[in-house]
Amino acid sequence: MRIAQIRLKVITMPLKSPFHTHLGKVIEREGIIIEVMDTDGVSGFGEGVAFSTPWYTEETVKTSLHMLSDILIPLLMNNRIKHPEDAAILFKTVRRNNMAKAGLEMAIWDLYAKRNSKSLSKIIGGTREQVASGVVVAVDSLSNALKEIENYIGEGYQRVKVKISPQQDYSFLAGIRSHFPNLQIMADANSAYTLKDLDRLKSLDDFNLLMIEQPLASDDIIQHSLLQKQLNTPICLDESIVSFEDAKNAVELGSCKIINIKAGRVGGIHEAKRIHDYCLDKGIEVWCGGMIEFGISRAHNIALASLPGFTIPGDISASNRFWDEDIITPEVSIENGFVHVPDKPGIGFDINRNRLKETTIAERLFTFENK
Ligand code: OSB
Ligand code: MG
Repeated sequence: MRIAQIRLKVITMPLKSPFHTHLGKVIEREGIIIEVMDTDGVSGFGEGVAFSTPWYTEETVKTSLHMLSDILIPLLMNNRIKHPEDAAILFKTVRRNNMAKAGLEMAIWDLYAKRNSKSLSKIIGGTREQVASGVVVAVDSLSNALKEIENYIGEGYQRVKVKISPQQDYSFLAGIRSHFPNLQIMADANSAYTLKDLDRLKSLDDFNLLMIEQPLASDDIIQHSLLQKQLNTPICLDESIVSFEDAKNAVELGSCKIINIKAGRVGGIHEAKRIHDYCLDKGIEVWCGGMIEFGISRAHNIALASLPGFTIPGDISASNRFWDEDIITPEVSIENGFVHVPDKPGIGFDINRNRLKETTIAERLFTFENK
């Protein structure tokens, strides 16, 4: 692969409504759009999914810009790659900074798939023509949750995830469960609990939840293994799994029965696929998580979720879940509870150039020498 230039665009867009968790609320989303163009003028796109502040992981938009500009893009300038996996392996010489790595690696996957005239899904071994769609409700009251869930069920979503914390759990979930007795519900705690809350967490077994996501500390694997032994509800790990090794340790220790795979969190598609393949082999179910992302990352998620091990509906929602207008065309939409996996080359969506332009607040261009 001969890269001619890489363009980074920082974009910003208000959410249609605030996204509440016990860690704070997201009102406006900043992100980095990464375009990698080769010497034939073919472009691949990726998205840096770090937030403006380090509330979910340690990365931010600014740390990602630094890593991309001063470390990762120079690595690509100095090392010829033949395949996206070469980029993933090259980036392993840099510690962590997974969202920065993933955004760039995924742009290279899109470019590689386009050059081979194959969909990204097919290139990585996807087997599904459509992926089951779930949606997240992140609000701070039961009445708002009930209204939103009602609407999302009307739009066809197959399962709903709600955000919980000790301030909003038992009676909140009881209210939801009594209104929707048959709904597939899961609860995401984003590390709101400690083992001192054991009785509280056990009480949530009352609600027949599909799973409880990341109840304990964001970097813990040991305490979750103690907790899982005490709960009937399966634990799903999100924040704690930032590499293949983490996934293996968590499975071996019995820290979870399910893993939420996000390419951004684990450093890209290569690492996400390794975790997927391992879980498929071990009979651990996985699903594709979301990052309140724009259409490019959404499109990558669709391709990832088309792999055979993604058996649980992911946080794969339509573009209109968060945005008035997305940066891709067509926008991602839900039909009968599923999102269609495109068969066009690469991520299979075009860039909405006007929307991208009007949301861009900063831009950097890197030109490769190709001597
Ligand atoms: O914990 O899964 C999470 C959003 C941003 C950061 C972390 C998480 C989330 C979500 C929403 O739960 C996922 C989505 O639909 O984009
Ligand atoms: Mg989560």
